[in-house]
Amino acid sequence: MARRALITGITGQDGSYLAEHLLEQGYEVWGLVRGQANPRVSRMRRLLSDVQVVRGDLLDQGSLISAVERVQPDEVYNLGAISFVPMSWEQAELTAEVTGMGVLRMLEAIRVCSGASRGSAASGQIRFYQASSSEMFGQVSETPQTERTGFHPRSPYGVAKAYGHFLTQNYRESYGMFAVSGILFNHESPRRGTEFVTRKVSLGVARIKLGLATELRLGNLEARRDWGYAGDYVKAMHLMMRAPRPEDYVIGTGRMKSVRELVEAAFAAAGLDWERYVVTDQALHRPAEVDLLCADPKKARAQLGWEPGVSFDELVAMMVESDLRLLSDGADPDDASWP
Ligand code: NAP
Ligand code: F7E
Repeated sequence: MARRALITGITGQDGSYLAEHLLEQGYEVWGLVRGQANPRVSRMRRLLSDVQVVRGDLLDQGSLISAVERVQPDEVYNLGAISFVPMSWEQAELTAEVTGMGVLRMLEAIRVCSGASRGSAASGQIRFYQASSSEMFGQVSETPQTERTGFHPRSPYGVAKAYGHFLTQNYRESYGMFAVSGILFNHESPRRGTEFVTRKVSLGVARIKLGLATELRLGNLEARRDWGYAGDYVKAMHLMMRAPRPEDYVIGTGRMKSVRELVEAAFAAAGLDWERYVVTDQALHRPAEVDLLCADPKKARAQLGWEPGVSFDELVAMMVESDLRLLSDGADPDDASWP
């Protein structure tokens, strides 16, 4: 019988790639979707016609219990979150509720539906993946960051993710659940939300190249990140869920680039000189910045055999080409079908 997966956050970047990957692996895939007539659900269904949907919201405990009862999943991937860091200062309480407490509600739904009690093996029947984040490292205490590096989150988003991360470990220890956290570093793609810096830059370059804009406004160009390709990272999520033991893993490339280097590469990919177009804007700086993040993915390589396949330059070129195509076709990048 096909294994059955339930994915929260299926309308997001990672949800789409994970669903594709699991369908390729022969899974029956269900997506938890929220809201009435959510246009992102229609977009997701255009791309992923084989996915079945169940209604639910990470803010609503009863809806999660009903979703787990209905789907009877073998694996639950909790990708749903408020994921844009600046929004987490504007709506800190909502971020805590969705990105933090949402993890508790999903774990409780699994616990209740599998009839687990403390120390009972029954809760091991449904496997749980939590989308943890390198933002938990925040102001880093060492570089590169490993599974053992301490946390010093710098935003309400990072704090909420740290809560979800510790809770996942706690349910593993308290109830014997197969519950894992992937500590994923920044991963991007042509399906990335348009507010994140890589996509903002690739879209900005495409607009300038096609004569639709004359400048690109950005915040801190000196921040450094370890950027990889989302299509590679969802494979790591699945490998963690199929591992013999539930453990947490750092997933990244081990290479850091600055926002300035990202901008240079993206403009160069379109044959443009970035210095003629990029304007920095103090209003886009954050109340507390994460200056640098760089993964040490040795454990994932050794235990899961996971390696990133797409390089930084290939990723940037892929995103710029995709946005040039999208805008040339006259599509609205926030509304368009995923490439
Ligand atoms: P994304 O594109 O922003 O997608 C977020 C998803 O969360 C959307 O499907 C959204 O659904 C859903 N969601 C928001 N509020 C919800 C609620 N109340 N109940 C249920 N679902 C809700 O994020 P992503 O880049 O794919 O990232 C996936 C996960 O990995 C997130 O948890 C993120 O924090 C984490 N993460 C991402 C990265 C990265 O670099 N991409 C790195 C580390 C960790 P709607 O369509 O209904 O809004
Ligand atoms: O910012 C700087 C900004 O918003 C990256 C999420 O997926 O990855 C993501 O979080 C850097 C920051 O991603 C602009 O200050 C400069 O230093 O693309 P971002 P993020 O905050 O790193 C982690 C791992 C997650 O878990 C999150 O969910 O770029 N930057 N100028 C800018 N950033 C944005 N967005 N816009 C600018 O204009």
